[in-house]
Amino acid sequence: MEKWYPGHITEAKRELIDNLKMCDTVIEVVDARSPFASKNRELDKFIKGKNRILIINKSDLIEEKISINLEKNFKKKYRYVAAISAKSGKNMKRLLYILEAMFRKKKEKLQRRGVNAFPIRVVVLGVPNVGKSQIINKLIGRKVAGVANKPGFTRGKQWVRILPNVDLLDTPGILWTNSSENELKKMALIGSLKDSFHNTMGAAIHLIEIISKRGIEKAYQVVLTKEEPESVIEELTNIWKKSEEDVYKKLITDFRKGKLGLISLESA
Ligand SMILES: Nc1nc2c(ncn2[C@@H]2O[C@H](COP(=O)(O)OP(=O)(O)O)[C@@H](O)[C@H]2O)c(=O)[nH]1
Ligand SMILES: [Mg+2]
Repeated sequence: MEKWYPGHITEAKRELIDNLKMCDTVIEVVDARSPFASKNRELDKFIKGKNRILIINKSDLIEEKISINLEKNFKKKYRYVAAISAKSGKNMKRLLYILEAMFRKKKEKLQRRGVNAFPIRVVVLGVPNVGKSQIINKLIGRKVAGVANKPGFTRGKQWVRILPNVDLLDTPGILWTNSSENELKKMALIGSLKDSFHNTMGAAIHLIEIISKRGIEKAYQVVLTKEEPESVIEELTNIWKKSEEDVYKKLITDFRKGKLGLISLESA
C-alpha cells in the first residue's frame, strides 16, 4: 500500500500515532536542499512531550555555509540539530553523541527513582527519500534498512539497536496534506513524490528558475541564448536531440544526483 497518496494519509497518521506511543524520542529528517518544504508543520501536534532531534541530511549536496546557517536557524526551535550526510558520513558522530546524551539523561532520571534504565526508543520520521534508512544503515555500519532512490520503499516495522542503549525504528515516509504548490514542486525535485504523482514539467521549470540559465550552462558546458525556463528547455531539446519530456527528466535526475552542483532550493 502506498502511504503517500492523500487517500492513505489517514491510515499513515494512525500508524504514526501507534509508532509514537512506543518511542520517547523522535528524529525528524529533512532534506538539506529543501529543508522547509520537506519539513512537517503538522508533526508538532503529534509529538508533544517527546525529545526531538532535527537532522538535516544530504548536506553534501549544498554549500557548507548554507548548512551552517540552516543549523543556526533551526536551533532557535530545536534543542538538537545536526546537518549531516549519511552518504559521506559527515557529522554522523554528532548524532550518536546526541543519542548517548539523551540516554544518560534518562538513566539519571530513572536512577533517582531507583529504576534501572532501559534503552531509549527512537522513531525516525520524515517524508520519503530524505535518507531515513540510509542514516540508520550508516549508524549501524551495515545494511539493514532498505534504501532506495524512490519514495515509499520502506515497509513494515524495522527496529534496530544502534547502540547498547538506543533502539531505532525506521518508518516509511509520510506526506502531508498542507503543502503549497511551490513546496510540492520542491518535494518532486528532491524525489519525495512518486514520479506519476507530480507534474514533471512544472518541477523542471521550477528548477531552472532557481539555478538560472547560467547554472545550466555551467553544469552542462553549453551556451544558451535566452533566460526564460521554457526557452532553456527548448534549446536543450535541440542540443541534446531529446524530447521535451526527456529533457525535464534528465534535469531532475541530474539534480537529484548532485550533478548540477551544490544547489539549495530554498534560502537558509
Ligand atoms: N547525496 C546523498 N544522498 C543520500 C544521502 N542519504 C541518502 N541518500 C540517498 O537518498 C536516497 C533515499 O535514501 P533512503 O534512505 O532510502 O530514504 P528514505 O526513503 O528516507 O528511507 C537513496 O538513493 C540514498 O542513497 C546523503 O546524505 N547524501
Ligand atoms: Mg526508507
